[in-house]
Amino acid sequence: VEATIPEPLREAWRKYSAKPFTQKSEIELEFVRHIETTLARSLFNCDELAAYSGIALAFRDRLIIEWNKTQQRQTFADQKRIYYLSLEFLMGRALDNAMLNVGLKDVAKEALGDLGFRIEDVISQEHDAALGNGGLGRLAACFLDSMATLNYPAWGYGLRYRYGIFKQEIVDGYQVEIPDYWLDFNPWEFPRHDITVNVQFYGTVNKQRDTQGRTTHIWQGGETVQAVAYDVPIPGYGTPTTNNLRLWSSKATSGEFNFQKFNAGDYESAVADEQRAETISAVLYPNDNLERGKELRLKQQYFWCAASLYDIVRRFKKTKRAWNEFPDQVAIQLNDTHPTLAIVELQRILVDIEVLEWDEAWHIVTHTFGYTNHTVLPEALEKWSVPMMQNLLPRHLQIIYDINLFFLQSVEKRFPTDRDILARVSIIEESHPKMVRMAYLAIIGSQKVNGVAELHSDLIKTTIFKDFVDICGPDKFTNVTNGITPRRWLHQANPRLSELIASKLGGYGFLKDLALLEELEDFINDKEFRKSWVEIKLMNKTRLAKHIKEATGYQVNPNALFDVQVKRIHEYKRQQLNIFGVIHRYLAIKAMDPKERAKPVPRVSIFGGKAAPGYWMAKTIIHLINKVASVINNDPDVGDLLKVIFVADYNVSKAEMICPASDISEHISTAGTEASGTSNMKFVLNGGLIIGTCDGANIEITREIGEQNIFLFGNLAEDVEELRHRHYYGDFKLDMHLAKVFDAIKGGMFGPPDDFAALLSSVESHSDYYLVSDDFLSYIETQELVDEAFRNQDEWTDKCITSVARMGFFSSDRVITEYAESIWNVEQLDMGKENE
Ligand code: GL2
Repeated sequence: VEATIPEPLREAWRKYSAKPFTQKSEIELEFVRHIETTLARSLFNCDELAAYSGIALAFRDRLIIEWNKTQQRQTFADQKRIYYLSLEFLMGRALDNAMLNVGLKDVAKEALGDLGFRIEDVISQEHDAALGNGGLGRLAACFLDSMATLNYPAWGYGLRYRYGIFKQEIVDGYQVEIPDYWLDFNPWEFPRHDITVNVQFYGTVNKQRDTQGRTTHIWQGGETVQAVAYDVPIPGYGTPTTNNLRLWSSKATSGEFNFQKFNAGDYESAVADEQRAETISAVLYPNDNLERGKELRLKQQYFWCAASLYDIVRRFKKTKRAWNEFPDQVAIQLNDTHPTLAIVELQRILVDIEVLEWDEAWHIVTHTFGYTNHTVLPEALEKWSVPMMQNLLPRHLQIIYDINLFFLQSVEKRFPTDRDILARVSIIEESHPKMVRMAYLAIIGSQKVNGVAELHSDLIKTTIFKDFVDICGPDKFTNVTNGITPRRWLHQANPRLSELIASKLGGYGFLKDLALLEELEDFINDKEFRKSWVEIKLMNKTRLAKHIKEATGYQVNPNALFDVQVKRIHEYKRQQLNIFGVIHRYLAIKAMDPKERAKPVPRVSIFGGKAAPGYWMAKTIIHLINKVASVINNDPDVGDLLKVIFVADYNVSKAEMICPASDISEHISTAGTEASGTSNMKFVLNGGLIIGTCDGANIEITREIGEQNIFLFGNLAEDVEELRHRHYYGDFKLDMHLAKVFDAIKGGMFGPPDDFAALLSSVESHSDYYLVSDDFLSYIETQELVDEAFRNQDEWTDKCITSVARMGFFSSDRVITEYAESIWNVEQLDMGKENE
């Protein structure tokens, strides 16, 4: 049967076609209908979870209507599309975001109120979609929001993990990991059982001659796994555009194979095949900034790249265009090296299946991809063992060798006298075993390579990719400084502040054009405005204090200075520097005459973040923080002067509560290690100040908001190498203040010193790679400046307002516009009258 309804019958169809609701009564109707029919419940058994389900299903329907139209509009417009390939999409909750983006949250609030529910309670029923580790995954989520908001025809492609990032519990001060099974009820995804791709692994490659005498490669045998598409609608803010995030789920191929086994009575083995296939998309690897070279991870990567490429190519082929037009229709962005196999896969499709000549195919490939680098940490740069790749993807390894051969030939021609350059830039590292350097492959296969903040983009050009700048020319390398979506990170996370700003700027236009915030500076002396500003901060802190009380039992004073460091636990991010600083402060308070203790500014040091399950040092840092907390928080000498809190299970929805509640947040990585950081932006946008190093986007934040509004400290990136070198060769003396802190720990003040011996020794006797000792004095002195500044609340408020006003640059809308213009060469879809 023809899939398209014939023209004469379409009128009837259109008459009944679903319309998006706008009225409270319509929302109520849909809400009750879903609860009574979809969920088979009633007003006699509707708890908050059921209410969440009902309202989520109602809004899902609303999104789907626009989503279908968007897809039609984009197909009709027939423009170049963006495909954002990311192994991580750290989306967080969807309902609040959907309601805000379609502009109906207030209406929904009333509707829910009419039917007996408080919207906040309903929203908090939703389980975070936590398909990511940290900044890299959250950046992908912000980009989806901006691409939809700006009406770009864009798709996200990722994996539908059954288990997202683990849930963290703190038991006796230690991190415990709990699996995150999040798919129990997820109204936001659409299984597309009709959209499947068979993906092959293992097997062998045979050469054959075709009828024209050309050699072709046939990849045969091995194992086939089926990819099934699950689609997630991504609504733009204040626009009908609703883009698609397609997540692939793995299952055994249905068909002959299993059927035969089953009939032969080999039921168990058929089930085992099923389970093995499902393992591929079962779990997100919980490492942030670390690669471990596991085969299953490589399988995930290929599975996802192959399915996505098949889908993209299928869509292109429908347009019946010639292959050389592929790069005019398709821009694929590689979010880190994780999807680098997509480069190889496209070359394989073009050469082996579509029988294009190698050079023609390679021209297409290298004009299609862009690669974003997110780190210079050596342990995070992906390398895959050649034998593993040979076994899993034999044809791809051949293609990689060919790409490398042609590349090295061209290098040799241009640099005939440089003897070492070929070994340095070869995609294959000549180690034992040999390794495929994925970043090099990504650079060679892409038309543009970008870093994520100015310093980072400079560093990759002068350190890890230096040779490639010489070979490919400087134009291939560019910077696009990260940003965040103001919809989630201001409007959703901090509705009161958003409303206050809107009341001054004459509406919510700033949410779509964040540079408009600069007009806030005009109100800096407006008394009423300042009063509301301060009140809002206090309300947000009170809300966090309430959560802290419920979660930890500790009572914190909302008037104290809230000092927050929330992010993945990592030695390079230096939570150890922070907790050592806290101990220093504690010792100082203890040493004071009781009369003097009225002087210091009361502080609450708040930590949060997960450690990778195998990262022992990070887990030790969590343990120390918790031990220090239990000592300080129970010390009657200290009272409100200092409290230490570890917020368990830091995630996107906790971030939405924490960012608006901070006075100062810590972004204190060793200079040159944090590629950008993005929570720094979230905190400032919510009216908090920063203490930080000259690293990542801190530098550009300083440039935008002004030096007087940020507390910078520590050594500079340019000095790090020299300092490390000096430590290494014995010239190392522990900072004297830090030595006192270490003495306290060694004296057992925070429990058995053995528990922390390795952590102290990483600083004292193992050359202090992260320069904790070098930066300690500067850190504690700068913290004193923070205290002083906080004492003058008026000046503090000046700084906060000025900073928010100058944060326009850090909108992910600006970021996406830069990518679109300088990397993707794509245009926004013309929405005609619809978007006015
Ligand atoms: C990261 C960087 O560490 C972080 O500084 C950056 O802000 C984000 C987004 O660009 O990318 N790189 C990385 O591997 N992870 C990050 O968060 N996990």
